[in-house]
Amino acid sequence: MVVENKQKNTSEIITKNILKVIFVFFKKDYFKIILLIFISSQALAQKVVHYDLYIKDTLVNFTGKIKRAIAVNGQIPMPTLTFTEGDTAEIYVHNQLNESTSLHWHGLMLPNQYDGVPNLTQMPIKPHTTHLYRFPIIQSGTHWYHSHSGLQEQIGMYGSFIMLKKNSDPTFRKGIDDIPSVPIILSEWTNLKPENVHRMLHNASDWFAIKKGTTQSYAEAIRAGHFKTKIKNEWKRMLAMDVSDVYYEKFLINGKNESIAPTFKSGDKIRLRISNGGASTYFWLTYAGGKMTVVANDGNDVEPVEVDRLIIGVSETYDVIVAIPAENIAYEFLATSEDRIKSTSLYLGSGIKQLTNPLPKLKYFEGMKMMNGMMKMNGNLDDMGMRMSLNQMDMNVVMYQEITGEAKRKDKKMKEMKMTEDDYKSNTLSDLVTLNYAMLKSPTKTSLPANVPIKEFRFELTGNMNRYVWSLDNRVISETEKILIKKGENVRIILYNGSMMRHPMHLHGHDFRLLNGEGENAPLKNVVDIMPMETDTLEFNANAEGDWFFHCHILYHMMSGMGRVFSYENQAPNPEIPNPKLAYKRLKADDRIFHFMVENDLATNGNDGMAMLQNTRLSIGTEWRLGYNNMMGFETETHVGRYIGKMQWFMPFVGFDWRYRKFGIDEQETNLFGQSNSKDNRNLFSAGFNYTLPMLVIFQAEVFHNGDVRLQFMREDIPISKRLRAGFMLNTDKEFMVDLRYIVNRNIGIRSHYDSDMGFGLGLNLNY
Ligand SMILES: [Cu+2]
Repeated sequence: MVVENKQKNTSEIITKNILKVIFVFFKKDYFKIILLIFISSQALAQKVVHYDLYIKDTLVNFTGKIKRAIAVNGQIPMPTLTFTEGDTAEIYVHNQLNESTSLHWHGLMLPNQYDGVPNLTQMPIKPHTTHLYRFPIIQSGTHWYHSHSGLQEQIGMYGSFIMLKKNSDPTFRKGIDDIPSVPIILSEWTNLKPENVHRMLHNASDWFAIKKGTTQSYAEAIRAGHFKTKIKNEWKRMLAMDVSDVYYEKFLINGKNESIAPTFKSGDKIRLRISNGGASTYFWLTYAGGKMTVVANDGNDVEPVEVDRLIIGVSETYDVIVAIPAENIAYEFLATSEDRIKSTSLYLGSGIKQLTNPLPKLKYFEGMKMMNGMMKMNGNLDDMGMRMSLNQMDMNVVMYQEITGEAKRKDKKMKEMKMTEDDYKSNTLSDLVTLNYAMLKSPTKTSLPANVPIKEFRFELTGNMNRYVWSLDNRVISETEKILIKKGENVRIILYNGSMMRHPMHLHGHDFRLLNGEGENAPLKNVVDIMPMETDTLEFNANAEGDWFFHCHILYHMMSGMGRVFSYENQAPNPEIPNPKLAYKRLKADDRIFHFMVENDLATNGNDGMAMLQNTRLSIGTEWRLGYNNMMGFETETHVGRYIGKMQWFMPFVGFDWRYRKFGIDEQETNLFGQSNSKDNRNLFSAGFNYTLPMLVIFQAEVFHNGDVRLQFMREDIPISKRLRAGFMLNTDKEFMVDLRYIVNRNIGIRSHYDSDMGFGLGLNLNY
């Protein structure tokens, strides 16, 4: 890709005004003046580092298909921006898109108005306008920047943001801060439009699982000897389990799936400055040339620690030092997606490629079994008395073949070696050092100011995989107001993850201390990854006025409303937000959007289908049927409902039924309750509710305004095999239906069904 990085460094002399003051003050002693001017020009000389960023639509081809993306200065990722602590950043953003945009400087401590969150810290940068971000660089370390508008981050708007230490910095570390470094930004690519990815996630489409080979159908369960596991899983109302939501065609290091940095030679030590710019992917990091030494996390120094591998959460950064042990070998640095479906490599050095071991596939049914054990019938996770925190106990270990052995041979091997499950684990685990947060220690003291008030917050990370609702304390951003904090106080946040997925929670504008047992040397971070059932505590001193976003950094979780805003009491108004009320209203609109889905069956016996609009709590759905054979006529049922409770199993609704149809025989029917039935000519309002029962069966009770009652049981999408789905419906109007559907691709299926009214039909199932 073309690089058009306009970078211009200018020196700014101390202002004449400062000089004048100094001059007047020290008039009497000219020698002192000269000395002082010299010293202050050294101390105050600010370098203004200027960048121009041109944001523009582009076409890319990562997979053989040409797709739309967004490039900045003609490149993906966005250019690496480099500064030295003490500089002033002056970044002109030229929005050449036909949509608004914004840039957030991730992990930076800066004046709130430059934080880059549209409708919170600034208004969106309108199409074909230029916006200036100008702020002092008051920290050092590996950070990154990305769009905070909509889903733009997914299609190219991410880049490295490096702030170097001054040589005179007392924390400057020889062998760490003065060795060659390589900025690395990890990302992913999907051929689908990110809006479509978001929509599909909300509609519980299992297309991504089909693409990944992780459907966990009944056939696959039986083959793996896990039929009972699968039944128990559905009994507890869970869908197939996965460690990540989205299928990606490619993973990328600095915009390439595979690349080489050939200049390094035997004996070299290299500092990799790694940022995870992926929208939803955690990456395992491994290296073919030996151990990796972790020296910084989220831009903050840590005491060096040697590991074999580490996982980098979405939006985290790690600095690791690797070595080139021998001549004429290119060593692979491998980043593997957490679901281990695909990976991306960078080779360091030149010569024969030395590969690192690929990570074996996950044992999903082992994971499912573990989840079954953790899940209570009411949808809450059972903490089983364990106090888990800091990623120390990775529950997913049960799925790692490299640690717990191959799926089928494990039991046999355990028997042969007369080992218990625990022996087996500790034996195999012992030789791999995996980083966790308890191993991070700040080289400097990070204690907060003493004798100031402490404000404590607790949040439960809540979620609902089936409807893809993600929240804090079961509330999304639009259902909450800003949380007020006071300047000067210490803020402590305790987070418990009661959901089934891990979440990288990110705080804007501040580094926080992660309480990890290191006392005064607790590490400073701005992202904390929290695994299911973990509790973690973080704290920071409220020292930077403004409105600061605190949110899950999985893009699709954030856009679903998983976050809060911390706002300083009695703060000065933000000049970038002329109308704060209107702006906040717009921010809230993000998680209120409705997701659309439609399905239609073109069958030999008729045409039936449904369309649905859903958001966090509301569902507007309509179904229709048009018969050709046994039943002539048309019927529609429309329901408007609201999901209640954390798990959203209960949905009361009001509805309207309209039918006109004619049967050849059997005209006077009654329902199971003996009520004369309006099956054939119905024009009725109704009220009722849906409730999701164990085995994901939906029970529906509906009362029509003429007093008729209908009870119904329904289950859709029973995963028979990888691409085969079954379903049934049964109600007290003596109607029933069974169906089988084969999924051909994302939008097309072949469906056969038997319907008590319409008879047997075979046809094409189209869905969007
Ligand atoms: Cu999340």
